[in-house]
Amino acid sequence: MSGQEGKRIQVILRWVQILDKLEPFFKETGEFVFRSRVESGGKVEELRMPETGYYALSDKPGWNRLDKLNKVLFDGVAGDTLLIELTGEELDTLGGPDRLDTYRREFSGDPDTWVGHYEPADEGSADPENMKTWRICYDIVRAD
Ligand SMILES: [Ca+2]
Ligand SMILES: [Ca+2]
Repeated sequence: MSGQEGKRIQVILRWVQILDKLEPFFKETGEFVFRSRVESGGKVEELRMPETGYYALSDKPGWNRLDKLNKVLFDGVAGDTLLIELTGEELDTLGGPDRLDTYRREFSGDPDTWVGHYEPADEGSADPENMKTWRICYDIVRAD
């Protein structure tokens, strides 16, 4: 960057909510692993949540949310674009994992315009954070 300090940002995952546990009706919970990949300014950060093992989650109200996750998915100097990808899978002992919808959102332009609270219920019926099998909420904040 020539004569211009980059803007440092953080992407913080607040919570996830499972809408479909991807298990047969008689199983109360699924075994979920979430992965994030965030890219900006030539830097890529990838996380597995949890770091080891899995989260046992149901799709019943009250048992289907991971609240107060507050995971920093990315911390770095913003480039021209910011790409956020989140995936989730439900592990099975037989056969491969079942996958949740892939979340992908790209931002471009001035990083200050990316700053905000991204949640499932603020952009109408096609809200990107409101997917068929799960919902997510995160913040993009300035960190400098
Ligand atoms: Ca399973
Ligand atoms: Ca939204």
